[in-house]
Amino acid sequence: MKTEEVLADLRLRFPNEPEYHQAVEEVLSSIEDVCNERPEYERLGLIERLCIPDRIFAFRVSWIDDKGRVRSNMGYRVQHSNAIGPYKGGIRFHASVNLSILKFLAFEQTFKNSLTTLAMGGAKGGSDFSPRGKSNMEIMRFCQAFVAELWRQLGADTDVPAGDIGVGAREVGYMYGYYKKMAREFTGAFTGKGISFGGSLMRPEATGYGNCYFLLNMLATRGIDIKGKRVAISGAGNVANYTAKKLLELGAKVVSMSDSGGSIIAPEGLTQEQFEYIFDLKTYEGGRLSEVPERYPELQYHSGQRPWKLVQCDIAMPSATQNELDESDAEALLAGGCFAVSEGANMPSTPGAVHRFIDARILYAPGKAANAGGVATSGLEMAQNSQKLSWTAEEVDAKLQGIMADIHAKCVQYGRVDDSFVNYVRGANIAGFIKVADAMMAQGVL
Ligand code: NDP
Ligand code: 2IT
Repeated sequence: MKTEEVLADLRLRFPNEPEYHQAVEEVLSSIEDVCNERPEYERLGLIERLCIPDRIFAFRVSWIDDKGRVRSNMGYRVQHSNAIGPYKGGIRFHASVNLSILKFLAFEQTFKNSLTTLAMGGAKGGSDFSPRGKSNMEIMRFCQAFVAELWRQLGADTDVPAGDIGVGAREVGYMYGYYKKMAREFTGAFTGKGISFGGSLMRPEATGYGNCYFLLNMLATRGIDIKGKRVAISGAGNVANYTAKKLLELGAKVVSMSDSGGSIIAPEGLTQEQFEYIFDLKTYEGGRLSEVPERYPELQYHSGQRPWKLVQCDIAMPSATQNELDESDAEALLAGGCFAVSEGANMPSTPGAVHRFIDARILYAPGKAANAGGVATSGLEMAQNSQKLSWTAEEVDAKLQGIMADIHAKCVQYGRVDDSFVNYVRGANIAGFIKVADAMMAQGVL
């Protein structure tokens, strides 16, 4: 089948999975030319095999809440591809989780992991369990019930989960603890672990910092200095917070952050003190951004709104969730003079928004390139675990910077359109694809 036939076939066979179709369509439209040059791909059904996950586990997770009631959620793990390394990718706990979302994330992860230059396949898992408002003990019991179902499918050389939305160090700790008890071995079967039991320094920071490093590489191609630039961020979780932290360190102005309730706008940029307050509120206290103006009345809170139309910015770094920046947001950003978008979240821009950015020839980095620093540092955690040693924060940070520069260089190599424009979407998709496709060709029909 040709690429457009594969897509049509997937839509028919897997209806009602819009996010999965969206992610596949974006990649297939970039690699069409490469596929046309290699007719053997079609003969061997390579594209179809690359788009459909190797396997999917779906299971019920029953657990007991603090009132003694039995609650049931769905749990999933999508093992997309292990062509170039063990399955690898995060776990998401959020009420919106369904198979379409996890299939899109596992598909994206396969190309992202390929781009990191490390040996990792692609996977994603999660549950429609929402950690919000749950006690520590409820979260622990849920994590244990989730891993009780999944642990046989995991392992340091088999499938290595990590965090994502709703899953941070606490949840990884509970899941890894239970995995270790069931498997009776202490290996790097999860990443994002605590430092005292095999976690890597810099893993919490890595996605946000990595996105900033990617942005710096992009800006350098046009000779632009980050100092004083106005950056709109969405989200106020792991990725958004460490993006903001690094940006402040680099002398940029963070003019917005958001959570699922609304956006905080700082027309002159957040001060270090205001940022630290937000960081602690969202990271340790389970707080809402709606509480921020009580402490800092000069910051505006806009309930139920995303930041993109609320404040002028030079650079946008969407870092909350998929499809959170649509075509009208893109138009507003461009009209305000935004010249760079670097995605911390996975697929935060809708296809219409992506077209706008590319048509306007701004610096636009898709998540699979810009946010790859998180999983790359997970790969570094796996390397440290298997050597049974740990590197300093400086060593990990230097490797992260090197990896982001390499990913940027690959995007430029495969995505250069002319002297003044690089299509980073095309570059990332082709570079990620070639390595996985070569491995699949060499390994026979599996
Ligand atoms: P967190 O759970 O730490 O934070 C998520 C943030 O986004 C929160 O502020 C949350 O708001 C907000 N958010 C989540 N879902 C929605 C929604 N449906 N609508 C509006 N706001 C929402 O997750 P991360 O920071 O880890 O992940 C953010 C994004 O980055 C995701 O797309 C993830 O896939 C991606 N990513 C994460 C990596 C990692 O290492 N953690 C690596 C690469 C990509 P609230 O506080 O109200 O819940
Ligand atoms: O989307 C992602 O890359 C992640 N959530 C991180 C995955 C990982 O295995 O570190």
